[in-house]
Amino acid sequence: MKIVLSGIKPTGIPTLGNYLGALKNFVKLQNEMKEDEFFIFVADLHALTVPQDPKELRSHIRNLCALYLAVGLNPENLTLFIQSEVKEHVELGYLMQSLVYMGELERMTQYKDKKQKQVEGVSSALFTYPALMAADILLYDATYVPVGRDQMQHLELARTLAERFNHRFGDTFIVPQGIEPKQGTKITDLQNPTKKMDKSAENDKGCIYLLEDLNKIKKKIKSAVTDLDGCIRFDKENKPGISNLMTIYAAMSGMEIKEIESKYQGCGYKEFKEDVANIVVQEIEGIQKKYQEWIHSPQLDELLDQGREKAQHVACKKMEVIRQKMGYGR
Ligand code: ATP
Ligand code: LTN
Repeated sequence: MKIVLSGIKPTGIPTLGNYLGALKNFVKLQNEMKEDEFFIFVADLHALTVPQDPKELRSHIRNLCALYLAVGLNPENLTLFIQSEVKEHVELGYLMQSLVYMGELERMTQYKDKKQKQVEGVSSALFTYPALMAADILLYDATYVPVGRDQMQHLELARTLAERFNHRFGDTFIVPQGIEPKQGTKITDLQNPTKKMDKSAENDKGCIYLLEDLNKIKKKIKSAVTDLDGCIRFDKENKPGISNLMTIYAAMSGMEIKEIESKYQGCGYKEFKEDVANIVVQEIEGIQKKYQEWIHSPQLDELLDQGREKAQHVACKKMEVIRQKMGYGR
């Protein structure tokens, strides 16, 4: 039995990018890897790396918990928890900061991007974020970590830190592997198709949120930026808009890009966009229905309580071993 672990930051309403890059893949893996154990959490401490409104943060945390279940994660084989409720993340996060080098953190592209957008000053937590992420993974001896492409660099660093620790203090951590979805590793903004679709983006016109009005979603897809070529062909470089819509269609339907190209040969963009809109809205509609059930269900808190107990138990045991190996404490 192996551990599969992942988390998402509650920095806004999850987008279609989060769904196709992460959530949908969690469900797929859970259906495929029946023998393995799934730890899925809300990375609320990670959200604090940039300023958050406290009230909004609370509600985003709960929304995300309900969404995890609404997309189809099976509560029977799931430890669902909130990161900040397991204090060991912070302790191991600090230890990981003592292992990671400044130069390694300075190379992280997410840090470099976010640093530029930050007007109120860049917090040191934004800089050390990958150390906390490594802790999240290593604490549970996770073997597989499903994430989108943008997180692969952080995952590589988690691998490096696991190896460094094992080398210095003796075998302690499993070196984790990232798992990307087959399609949808990077969904881009519908209005600016060379930029990643981000849930905390300032302009929401090019972003599809899983909990937004279905007609609005259709409209956004139909007004997605494309090109003048008029041909439905995958070419990220020269046709980023159409290629993004094709990726969305492929990730939603399970079809290969090549199959989509032949299916839509000779078709116009209008017809293709309509089909993309329908396939997206159909799936999101089902998610929204289940979301409404979960968000109002007392079972949500019961699952989160059970998840916290289970995660605390595993994390607590692991930390005892780590303290012993590093020699701090009594
Ligand atoms: P923020 O805007 O606050 O940085 P985000 O939308 O980038 O957030 P994260 O919480 O950082 O979302 O990511 C959660 C998961 O979703 C990660 O596994 C990440 O790789 C994946 N993901 C995020 N955006 C996309 C995207 N546009 N395409 C594919 N996967 C994505
Ligand atoms: N950094 C991740 C969220 C995250 C995560 C993790 C993902 C925090 N800790 C551990 C996988 C494993 C992101 O998606 N922004």
